[in-house]
Amino acid sequence: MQTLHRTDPELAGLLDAEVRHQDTTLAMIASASVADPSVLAAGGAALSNVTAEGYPAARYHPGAARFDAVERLAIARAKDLFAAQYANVQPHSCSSANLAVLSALLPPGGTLLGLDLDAGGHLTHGSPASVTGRHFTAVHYGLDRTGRIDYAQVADLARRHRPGVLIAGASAYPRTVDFERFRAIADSVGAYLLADISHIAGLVATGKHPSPIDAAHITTTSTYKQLGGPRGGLILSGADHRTPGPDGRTPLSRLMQRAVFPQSQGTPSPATIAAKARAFSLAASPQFKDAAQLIVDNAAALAAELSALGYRVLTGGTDNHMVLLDIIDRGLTGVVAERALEQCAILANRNRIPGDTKPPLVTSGLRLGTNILAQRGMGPLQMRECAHLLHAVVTATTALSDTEYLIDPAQVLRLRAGVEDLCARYPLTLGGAAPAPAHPAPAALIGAGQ
Ligand code: DSN
Repeated sequence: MQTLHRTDPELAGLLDAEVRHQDTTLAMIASASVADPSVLAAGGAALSNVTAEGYPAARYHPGAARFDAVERLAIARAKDLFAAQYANVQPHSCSSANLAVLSALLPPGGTLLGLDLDAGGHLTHGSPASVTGRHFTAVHYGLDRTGRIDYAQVADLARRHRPGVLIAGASAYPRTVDFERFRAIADSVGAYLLADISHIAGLVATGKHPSPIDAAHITTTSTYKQLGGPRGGLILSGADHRTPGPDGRTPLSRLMQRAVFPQSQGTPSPATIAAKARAFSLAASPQFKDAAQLIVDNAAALAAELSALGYRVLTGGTDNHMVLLDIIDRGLTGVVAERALEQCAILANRNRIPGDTKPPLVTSGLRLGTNILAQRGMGPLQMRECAHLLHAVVTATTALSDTEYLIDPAQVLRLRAGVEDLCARYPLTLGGAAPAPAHPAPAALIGAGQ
């Protein structure tokens, strides 16, 4: 960082500004966590200069002995952390991991069954906007009247469509996923079960959510959402790692190796793999387990306080880190709420909710997560403060249309000061920390319409 400051002050200044921003902002992005400075350091190591396709001791380039040791360490730590028999640490993201897994288990045009995007699923679970929905035949299940996964519908669709792969996983689902039930359905039609635990990987690793490692044939996750790791993905397998793939012969673990390299990726990212190794070690610590408990306790407290303030919390609460709000119920679209909150230094993102009539860039919902609040050391008491700050922003905001709104600048200043005060009491441990100046004053009258 010192070299960067000396040689490229413009870029260094932008990076410093981000550090200050993160330290003074109440981030409730459900798909984010903060990486320890040691994870960032590993991710910026000179190991990044190594080009070496292939796997440890089977590279297509010389000079990779140190990288081999790092990758073996990352694999061993990933297996330990999740009690898995097989790990592939090379995927550049969980989207890449999912694409690799689906390509290995399905022929072109083969059928997958996953949670609908509007019900909280993920793009890579067969959305028409994703290559997974274009190259495969995607069928989607949804939620029941309580907002929980409709397992009877999953079983019915599986019987009717005979998918090759059943996907259990979500990006906006606040309740426990019953992986055993998914496996029973997959077995009943001879499908492979893929569990995507990107959002709940930290809870799974610490036993705060049931593990899919032995229930699913294959488990995928991103390494940054709840694991405090670098941007990247991970493929795991447990009891089924030797189960034959669709050809009836090749073990799933060997299929996965090929599916990542050479079938869907080239050179791995060595320093990112080093950062994954560091993050897996930290995620195995007692401190991480305590933080995972706090994440769950905080989400329950946040949901309860917002319910008490009159918000419609989807499913009536939460079992994990996530709280989903019907924000149109309070007269704001998701995008207006998101923008007004951001002006007041609170980050939470718009999200479509079941039966949503607004398009994806507008939405009727708001998704909150407690990963970073817990990493700051905030507990259930502080969740009351967070809920009241959010409520104050919503109350101060008047919608003019689906995307435009008014908010009194004096209120913005007051609310930002409240957020900064809370953040200052619970500072983040960030790499490259710089002193935090006050936020600049907002523009006179704020209307958003970007
Ligand atoms: N999948 C997106 C989300 O849930 O926010 C980004 O990782």
